[in-house]
Amino acid sequence: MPKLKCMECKKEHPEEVRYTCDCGGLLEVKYNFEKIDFDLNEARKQPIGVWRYKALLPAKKNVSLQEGGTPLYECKTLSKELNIKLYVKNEGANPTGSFKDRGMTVGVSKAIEFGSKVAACASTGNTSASLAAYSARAGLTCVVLIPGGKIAYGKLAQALIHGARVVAISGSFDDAMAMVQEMCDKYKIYLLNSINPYRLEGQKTLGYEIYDQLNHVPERIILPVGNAGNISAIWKGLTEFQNLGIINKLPVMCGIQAEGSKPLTDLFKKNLPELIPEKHPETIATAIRIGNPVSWKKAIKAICNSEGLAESVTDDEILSAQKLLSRKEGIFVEPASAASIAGLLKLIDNGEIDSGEEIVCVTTGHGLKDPNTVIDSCKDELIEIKNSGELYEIISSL
Ligand code: AN7
Repeated sequence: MPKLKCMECKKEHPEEVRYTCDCGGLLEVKYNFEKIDFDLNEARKQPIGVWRYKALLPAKKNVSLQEGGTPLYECKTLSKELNIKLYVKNEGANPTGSFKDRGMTVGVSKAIEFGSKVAACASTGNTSASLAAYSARAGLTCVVLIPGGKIAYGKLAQALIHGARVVAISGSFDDAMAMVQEMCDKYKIYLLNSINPYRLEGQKTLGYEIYDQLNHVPERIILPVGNAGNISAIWKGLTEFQNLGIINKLPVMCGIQAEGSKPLTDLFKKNLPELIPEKHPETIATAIRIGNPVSWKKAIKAICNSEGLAESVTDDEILSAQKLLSRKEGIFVEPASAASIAGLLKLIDNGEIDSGEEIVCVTTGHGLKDPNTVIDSCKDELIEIKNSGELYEIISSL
């Protein structure tokens, strides 16, 4: 049975409902790899997806919507234009349209194991959409706290249609996070934010899959950062594959934040000893509008151990990267996800990336999650006509 190990004091706890150590440190699920029988070639007889790697997961599959196994697209047009070798790992292709499903299939399976009846999270949108769906499938009651007026409509629609109790607070995601932690403690409700170490176990399969699909380790992985769980989870997955002797090198991990919401980038660039929370995070990429990332210590470890970096991009850069990926490669992602492409462009401009480098950008959520932002950024492109004469004028000018 895997244990929960504190990142700070190294104390080990048995499997139980627990999110932090008594010392306050973040927990990580630790396995005894000598006792685990995992052969990737054997595992490959199972369909690709989270549960292909079940020997390396801490739960039985109690609830699933067939998550993971998302496409790793080779981006030939952008690769040529940018003089690199670019792949996009498109997590928008998950059942509820984001990478959160990888964590929820494991986290909610664990909730069932623990006998929980109610699950909860705070969310900028995607976590709530995912938890609502998995709770519905598992027959759990679901409560989600969201920053009022600040989550994309597609995500709100998902949480509502799956029957979650959706509570909009007058405050930021960080306020909702503090509130939900207190509520879960008080009422013994199972918390499924990424502070939950079991949820990150599901998300680490994103790291496994990149190797599984590519058959080697890319030089660099670039992804958006909000609460900093995903970058930590991908890194954990890849270091586990290294410990198992499956891979012998690791990629450079690059986390991208939005300019108005970049505490981890500041921490990295200014070499601060502690994270200074951003009190008023702001960005059009509402998914990553997070000022006090819970998993910053895990994330900075991943960045430093991989000789990686954290960088920030402006909202304009995010929106133009979203258009670029949609128009050059046919991949429609939400603004937060486009931050990884905007980050890629910035790192190329800065001379950080060598020509020919092989890079995987993780796009974390589907473009349809946030239609309003797109309609707004493309509004001048909508053509309205009154008759076919006007139509033919347009067509003959093509
Ligand atoms: C599309 O849903 O935090 O750094 O509450 O939805 O692991 O937090 C969403 C985060 C990136 C950042 N891309 O991942 C939530 C939430 C998308 C996201 C992130 C989120 P983390």
